[in-house]
Amino acid sequence: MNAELDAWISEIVALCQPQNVHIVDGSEEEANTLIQKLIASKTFTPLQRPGSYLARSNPDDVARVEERTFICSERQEDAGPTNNWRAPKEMRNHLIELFQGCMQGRTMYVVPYCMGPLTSPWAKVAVEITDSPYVVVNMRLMAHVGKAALEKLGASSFVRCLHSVGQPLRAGAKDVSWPCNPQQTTIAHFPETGEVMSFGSGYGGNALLNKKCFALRLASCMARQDGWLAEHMLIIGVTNPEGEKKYFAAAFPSACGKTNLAMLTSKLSGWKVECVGDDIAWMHWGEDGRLYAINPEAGFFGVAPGTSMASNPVAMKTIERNTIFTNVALTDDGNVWWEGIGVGKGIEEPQHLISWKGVDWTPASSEKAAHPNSRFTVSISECPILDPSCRAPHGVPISGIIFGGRRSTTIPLVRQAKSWQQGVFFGASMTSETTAAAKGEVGKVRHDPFAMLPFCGYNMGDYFAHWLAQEKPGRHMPAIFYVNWFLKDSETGAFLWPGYSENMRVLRWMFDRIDTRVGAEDSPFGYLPCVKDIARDGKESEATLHKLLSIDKAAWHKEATELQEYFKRFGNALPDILQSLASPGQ
Ligand code: TSX
Ligand code: MN
Repeated sequence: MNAELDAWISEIVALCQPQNVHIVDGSEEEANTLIQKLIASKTFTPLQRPGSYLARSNPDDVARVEERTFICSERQEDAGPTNNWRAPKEMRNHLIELFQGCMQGRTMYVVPYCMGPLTSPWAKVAVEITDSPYVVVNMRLMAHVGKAALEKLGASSFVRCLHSVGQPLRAGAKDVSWPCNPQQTTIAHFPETGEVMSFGSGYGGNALLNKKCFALRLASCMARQDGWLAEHMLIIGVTNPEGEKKYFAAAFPSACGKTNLAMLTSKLSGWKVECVGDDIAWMHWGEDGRLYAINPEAGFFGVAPGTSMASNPVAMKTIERNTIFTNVALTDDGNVWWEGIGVGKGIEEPQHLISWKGVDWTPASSEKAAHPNSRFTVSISECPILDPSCRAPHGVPISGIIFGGRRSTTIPLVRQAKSWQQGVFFGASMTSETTAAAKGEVGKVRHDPFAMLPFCGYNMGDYFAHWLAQEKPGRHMPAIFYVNWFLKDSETGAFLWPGYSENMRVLRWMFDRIDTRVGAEDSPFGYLPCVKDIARDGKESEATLHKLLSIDKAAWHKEATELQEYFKRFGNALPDILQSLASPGQ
């Protein structure tokens, strides 16, 4: 096998003292055994959907915990002003104490996994050690796990991901269906040594260390070193009626409908969208000077509430079978339910459910039936509009990069950057309004540069510089756009843009802009569409389109002033050009 892996396994066995060790091979029999075990421990409830299960977490373990997430670089300035930092030695000592004996009475699973197509030169093998069988069955859907990953690894080094739910099972004690340790939850990244250590949570990005911890935080550090990009972006292929195809990568903060855009159903005849990925893109420059993207993930880990035949019929088809649901509600006939599931299908709200907390729920209940951060985990293979080049070893060539945010005022429906530098500025200036889906005040504007605020593994100012440095002679730079589907009428408060499948009209404009088949209005804020190029058979009035495509100079001035203030927090690490681009036309 791999001597480094053997040594690490021995080290972790001595530290965590598990009852058994199981090296995950990735076989079907193994998955079935794990599922039977999860049913026996009441972690899984089988559903009346083929190959699908419901898990309910501990109510104190329902989301990523940013305040307990740390970047442990040797120098604090390498973590930058947007990350929590601890000195690596100090954090390691703290974690070794926590991990001491933490797997007593449990099985320790060793999960070798590959991020990216097994045949890809850009794919990376890592290993997660975990005491959670729930994590193992989710990882099986989200990455290539087991034998194939080990074979690809060979004798090489690998990123070490150590995870424990942090609740040892004492002799004779009865286990709970969702062991965890919320009081002591800690997620630590060691970029210089290529390690993640996560203690106390079994949920999502806290526990599936391949996703946010490795494929974004650590990978962003590796990408900076080696001249590529690890980004929080969906990847789609767009085909026009002539059969020409272009790929786009797009970054949005949470609650902007990223998965919905990744699976868009076109309403424009002859136009088609296909899905490569909905969350993460690893992008490298090809020998032809173009930027190529792979999706390092093998599955979707999507938010369930709001997903419906109206908002995302492709997702609804994707999750018909072989899906793990976490923290959704259970219907009396053994099916799943969540807030918004029936929109567009006329499904009535049920009179009785079992809520995500496992208790009876009726329409009179004051709490939601599904948790707002409830999830589905499903293999990407189940997606009916999977792009044929989804697993292309060298990735797909990116023609356009889309940034976006949820803003009810100020930011127009779509703009194109006039240069790579202005495009990087678009990414750095990303903001979004908070929604009821996250805790805290609703409607507050938050900065989330490149949608990477919680996921950049190093100093965000250095990250901006890394993006600027991508522009080099001989490279064919993708066009960069900024979209806002969420403008509201200042008088009525109604959304001005229909969104969803109608966003295809905006994608068409971007597609045609890339080879300048359509014109634009030049402005200091970027290229803006002419009304006629977005309009469709009187769907919106000319006045509405005007509101969507114009810039209110006074509001923009306020926006720019606030942005200049925000940029100050990056200090010396902020590239000068970004500060000067924050004041256009001055
Ligand atoms: O996902 C969304 N998208 C992108 C779709 C590809 N949502 C949902 C956001 C929460 C996850 C949207 N919501 C979008 C959108 O484009 N737009 C809106 C706002 C909106 C909501 C309801 C309507 C219109 C716009 N309804 C009617 O016009 C009838
Ligand atoms: Mn994400």
